[in-house]
Amino acid sequence: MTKHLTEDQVAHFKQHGYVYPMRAIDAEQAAEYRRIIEQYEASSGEDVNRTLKIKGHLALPAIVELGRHPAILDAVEDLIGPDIMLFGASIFAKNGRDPRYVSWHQDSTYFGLTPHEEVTVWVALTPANSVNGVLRVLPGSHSGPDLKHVETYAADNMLAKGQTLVDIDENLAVEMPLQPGEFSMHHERTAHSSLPNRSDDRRIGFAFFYVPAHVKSTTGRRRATLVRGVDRFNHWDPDTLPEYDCDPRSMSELAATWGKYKDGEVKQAADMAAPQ
Ligand SMILES: O=C(O)CCC(=O)C(=O)O
Repeated sequence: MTKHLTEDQVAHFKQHGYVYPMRAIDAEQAAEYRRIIEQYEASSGEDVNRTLKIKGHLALPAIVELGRHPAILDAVEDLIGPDIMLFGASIFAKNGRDPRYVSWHQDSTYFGLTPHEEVTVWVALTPANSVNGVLRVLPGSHSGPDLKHVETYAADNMLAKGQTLVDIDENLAVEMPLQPGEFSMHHERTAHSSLPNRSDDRRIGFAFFYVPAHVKSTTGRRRATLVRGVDRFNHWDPDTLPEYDCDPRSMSELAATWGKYKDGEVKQAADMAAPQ
């Protein structure tokens, strides 16, 4: 018996590595989350794409709450079971007429997790469609291995290292259009990307990264938050969750984790395995 997904959606995810659309919140609530993020941007003066990354939920209690939303956790439980850790979250906010894009990549190559059972939930806070740079996936790519990425550091690439899979057949790409408040899910090995925003308004999504509690970090002990069930494994230290917006204790954890990631300490799995 599933909790949020249909049996067909579970089967679709297992076969193709993605599923959409599911609903978490209504359009008004999505607009309220957008307002909270835009207020944070205005008060911090920062591009959220440069700050609310990897552990972006640690900046704002409202984002932790979204990552704990029962409809989302029910769908995650349908895929990975009842004991669920949230180990990260990243915003992807494209402005109107924004040339920035996300190149084809697999999250698994950089997440440093074993076994490969992570599921990403991408929550739309605005519409996401063909015009404004919707998230696209390559069906079935999750059943292959971690692939070597070329790190381009391209200026308009929204990924920290501009990491890119080469020789992708664009004709095989499937778009996952969403209305505000809906979400999609993809497996950490599913190759995904998005194009620039050709519309006048912003396209904003928050991606939440979930693992079953038995999944371990391959890069030493790290932090995560048990969001449902029981942690019988103790593979993760607890995140420092924000008690209020921009709580300095959680902000420093966010900054340290994102810093390690973007400044090159986090390597792709292929490089870590290679002789030094
Ligand atoms: O939102 C996008 O355009 C890309 C999202 C992404 O790369 C992710 O959710 O892992």
